[in-house]
Order: sequence, then structure tokens, then C-alpha cells
Amino acid sequence: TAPRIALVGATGLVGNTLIQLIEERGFRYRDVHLVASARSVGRELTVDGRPYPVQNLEGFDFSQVDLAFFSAGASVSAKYAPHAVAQGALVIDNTSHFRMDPDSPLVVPQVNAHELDRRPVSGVIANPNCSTIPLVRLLQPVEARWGIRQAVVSTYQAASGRGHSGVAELREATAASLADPADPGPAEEFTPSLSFNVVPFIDRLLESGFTFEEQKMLQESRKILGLPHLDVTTTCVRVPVVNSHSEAAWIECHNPVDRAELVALLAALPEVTVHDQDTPGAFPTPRTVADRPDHVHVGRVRVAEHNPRGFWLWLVADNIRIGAALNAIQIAEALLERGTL
Ligand code: A2P
Ligand code: 11C
Repeated sequence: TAPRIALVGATGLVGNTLIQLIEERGFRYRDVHLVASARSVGRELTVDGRPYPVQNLEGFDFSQVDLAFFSAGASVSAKYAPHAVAQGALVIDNTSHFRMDPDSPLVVPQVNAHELDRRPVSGVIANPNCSTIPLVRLLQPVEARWGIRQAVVSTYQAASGRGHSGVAELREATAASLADPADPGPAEEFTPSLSFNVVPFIDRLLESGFTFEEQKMLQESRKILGLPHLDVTTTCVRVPVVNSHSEAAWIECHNPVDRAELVALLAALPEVTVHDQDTPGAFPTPRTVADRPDHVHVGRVRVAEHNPRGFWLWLVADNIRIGAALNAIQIAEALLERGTL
């Protein structure tokens, strides 16, 4: 039977997209609860044409639901997800809080859906970071075919990674700078201002000199792919794009790579579009992938002439859908298929 679900963070960008995907995909539920902070109590949101009041997370009774999606930030998950589990709900968590917990599987259904065969020990299934998900979907078949020696990745990440307030700040800051080029506008979500700028700093700085975002890409890729020694190293950069993250990846393999075979391998993956034969000279960009927002878009596939073991690719993926809400819904769909819920 269809589950009773709660969306924690329903008023946020990921929460709004979860609602949209539930509608678009015809995800079946017996009952739905929309949950956010006390600030949103009194608001109403519609799901499948029916209005629902937004409920306060503080005091919410999770024994009313079978499945709870959390997308209200890591500190909210840290505090409330264990409580939801104790009340009997299975949690799909969109934050970084449980990802490296050995008792919480970290799942990209196209890569490691077998992790969903059993109910997690912690009661929490973690959804990876938005820049990790599209990358591991491409790395897995490359590892299987040629063996990866090292992947070096630079990201070009959109403002929507910071939710509604990130998008609002990019718009405001850009408007301020258009009116007066010397005015950088607000710079709280992004520091310095993201208007007409690129900022090589996402999340917090660690003692290693890497940012937490950069560390997430390494640690999460290793866990999802089950390759504890995988060598992935990244520079994560915020760019003035509203939505969809891009990545430039240099992947060096143990064995020489045949370009035609590589393109065919990637193009055969589920929900991946390779911009190559059918569209010569074309490449994906955040602005031009909206017609297939549920695909990982790949282009600029280049095997190095001086080193046939290495190749570059460019990828673009909607960070809110593929990188968050869609991956979470696909986890739920896989759980239902398996009867694990
Ligand atoms: P609210 O709208 O009531 O503040 P975004 O990622 O777009 O910024 O959205 C963040 C989401 O997380 C919103 O739904 C927000 O609810 C929710 N949220 C943030 N802090 C809390 C909290 N302390 N308790 C419950 N929900 C929270
Ligand atoms: C960003 N990747 O683009 C971040 C957002 O660990 O879930 C997601 C943070 C996380 O800002």
C-alpha cells in the first residue's frame, strides 16, 4: 500500500521540487504532511491540487508517517531525524549530516540501489551532495571498464545550491551591480558577492585547506562506489548561474580509452544524454538543458592525444532535481519496488 509521507522543509527549494516531482511522477501516497519551521505556520501549499497547511516541525508527530523526507539543513536533520526514526518513520535525508555514518547507506539508485534491499540500521538513508551524484553516475562504468587512476574535477555550482535565499541574493546582487558597477550588492549567502564574479569557496573551510564541499565529493564518491581508495580531487566554485551545476572532469584510467566506446558507454546509461554524434559541436550548459531536466548531460568528451589513458568530459545536471529532490524520490520509488518500506 502507498506510504504516509512527511516533507520536512516543504517550503524550501528542495521541498517545493519534491512536491513538483511527486505530482509529475504520480508518486503514490496515502497521506502527506508538509512540515517546516514555526515561521511558515499559517501558510498553505497544494499537492496534487489539494491544499495542505504547513505544520511546525517542533512537536510534529512522526508516528503518523511511514516515510519522512528531510531537506531543512544539516542541523535540523541532526536534531529531528533520530526523533522521526524513534517514532517509526524511515528517513530519507538530503543533508550532509548522516552521509558518512556507517549505519546509514548513501544511495544513488542508478549506482548502488542494492543498499536498499535492507532497512538501514540507523533508520536513515542519506542522499548525497548535489555535485557528487552526477559524477558517480559517470565514474562507475568508467571504473568498471578501464579502472580509474585519478579524477580531477572542477565544479561550476549554481546559486540554487543555497536554496531560495541563494537565488534571491544572486538576483539582488546582480541588479545592484547593473545599476552601479561599483556596487557588489548583498554578499551574505555568497562572500564575496557573486554578481559578475566566481567564488572558489563552497560550504566551510577545513584544516586541510580544502572546503567541506570538496571533501564531500571525495568521501561520498568513495562510499557510494565502494572504492575506499578512489582518488578524486576537486576544486568547487560558485558561479553566477541560477540553477544547474556543471563540472569539468579529467579522468585518468589504468588502460587506454577508446573515445567511441566511451561515448557509447556513457550514452547507454539510464537518464544520461551525451551531446555528441547527434549534435556535433554542441555541448550542454545550465541554460540549455531544461528540456531534459531529469538527465545528466555530458559533452566535450576528449581523449588526450598525448595520453590515451586520460580524457576530459563536461557535465551539467540540475542540482535541485538530480542532485537532491529527484534522487530522493528515486530512492523512495526503489524502496517501494523492493517492499523495504
Ligand atoms: P521555513 O520556510 O519555515 O523557514 P531553502 O533551502 O530554500 O532555504 O529552504 C529551507 C527549508 O528548511 C525551508 O522549508 C525552511 O522552513 C526549513 N527550515 C529551516 N530551518 C528550520 C527549522 N529550524 N525547523 C524546521 N524547518 C526549518
Ligand atoms: C551547494 N552542494 O551547491 C551545496 C548544497 O551538502 O547537501 C548542498 C549541501 C549539502 O551549495
